Amino acid sequence: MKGNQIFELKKTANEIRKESLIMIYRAQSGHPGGSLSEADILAALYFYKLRINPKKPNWSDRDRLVLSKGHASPGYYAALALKGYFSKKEFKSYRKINGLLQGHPELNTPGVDYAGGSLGQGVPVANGMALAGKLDRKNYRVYVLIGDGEAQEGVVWEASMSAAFYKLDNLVYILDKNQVQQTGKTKEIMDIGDAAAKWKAFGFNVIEIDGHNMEQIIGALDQADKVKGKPTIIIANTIKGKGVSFMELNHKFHGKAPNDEEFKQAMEELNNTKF
Ligand SMILES: Cc1ncc(C[n+]2csc(CCOP(=O)(O)OP(=O)(O)O)c2C)c(N)n1
Repeated sequence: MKGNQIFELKKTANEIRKESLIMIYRAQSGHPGGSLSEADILAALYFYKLRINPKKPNWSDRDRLVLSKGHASPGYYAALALKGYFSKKEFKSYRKINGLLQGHPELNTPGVDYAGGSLGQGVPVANGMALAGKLDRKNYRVYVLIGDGEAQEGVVWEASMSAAFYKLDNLVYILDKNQVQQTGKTKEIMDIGDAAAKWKAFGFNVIEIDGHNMEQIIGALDQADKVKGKPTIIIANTIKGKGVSFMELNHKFHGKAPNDEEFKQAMEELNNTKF
């Protein structure tokens, strides 16, 4: 991949961050921390990897993305709008009753493959999509974005066991390991320990990367394509609130909107991001 393509992806990730904060600030509600940490991964998926067609959101051969950490919907909606699934004008409907963009994703929003929000549940759903793809002899691939707090849910491990058992090599888990959950540091609340060793023991191909390094994200997604006979997990080491100094690793911005002053400072920082 050429340097200017990487540069464009980084710029897109920054747009995702800015649009997420604008959405949350306007609604005075939503989840900034996890939207900012996932932005680089979403930019790489939507603008490099996924085989999708925004004009045909329900194309049966499309690659699927399951946002299992459904609360981080602002980042997701920003990526979908930038990709052309719906107009950026829809951002005004975020968290409005009957709006197109609900607080947690709904299936009536173009581009959304999974109605998420109950942590853990998206992982077995992604398994099912991947298994269905195998049974139907389709070539599509399935990606699922999981939070590190979310990985404390038992269903994540049950799903991991079955993904390996069914040899779902068309399935990629991506762990947004941003170190912080709703009320504090994941390590202190319930440490998931050596995530790489755990998923390896479950039978996964494990790739560990810096989840804010675009070259590494692209490299991991490409490497996963080549693996046969087992699912892949990309453990993406990220920073909750990435890009906004006072939100970084600060659990207080897990699910809180910035006030006027905070919003102004956040936008200033993102507008001055160096790539
Ligand atoms: C089953 C379930 N329990 C609790 C919640 C409330 N909740 C929403 S987000 C969150 C913390 C998630 O942390 P993490 O997975 O690390 O998300 P991120 O840091 O990426 O935002 C919690 C407890 C939920 N949505 N679902």
